[in-house]
Amino acid sequence: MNIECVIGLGANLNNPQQQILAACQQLQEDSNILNFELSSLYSSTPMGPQNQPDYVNAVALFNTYLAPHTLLDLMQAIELKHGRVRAERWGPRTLDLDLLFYGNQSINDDRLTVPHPGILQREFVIVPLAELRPHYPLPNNQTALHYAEALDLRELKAIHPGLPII
Ligand code: ROI
Repeated sequence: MNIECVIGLGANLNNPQQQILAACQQLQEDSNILNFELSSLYSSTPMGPQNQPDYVNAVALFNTYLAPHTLLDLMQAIELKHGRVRAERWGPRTLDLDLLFYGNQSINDDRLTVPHPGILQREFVIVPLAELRPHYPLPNNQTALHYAEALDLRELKAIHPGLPII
């Protein structure tokens, strides 16, 4: 079964914009990833500890036949290629890839919680998702656009256009 997935991308070290675009390139090169779309890239102030650089965030949408944990393996392999070290919790990172939605499935185990439990608290996820899929249903049953319109977006700035479907 071909499943529509949503992932969040974030980076705030070592040319974060480049980290995110390179990760998208690597995802698209994988033959298991189909119909890849990327939102605009946004600059966002850090959630959590403030003594770190601003983040670049984006959301990507694609279809895949990969099972969720196999997709997670692929995402973690790409993170590692970008020098990601899982050091400080909520600390700076060269690349963070989060599986936000895997179709409409709920997954809860020691490796994965899907839908990602922090979606509604992260305007840097909601706004790029609303850009790609205004009517995407969030875990609170509101659409991404409706929920985005109620958020304080002062700290979020689009800095780079997204990529169309190839
Ligand atoms: N803050 C922002 N703005 N963007 C992120 O991607 C991000 N990722 C994190 C924490 C440290 C929670 N803060 C973030 O992991």
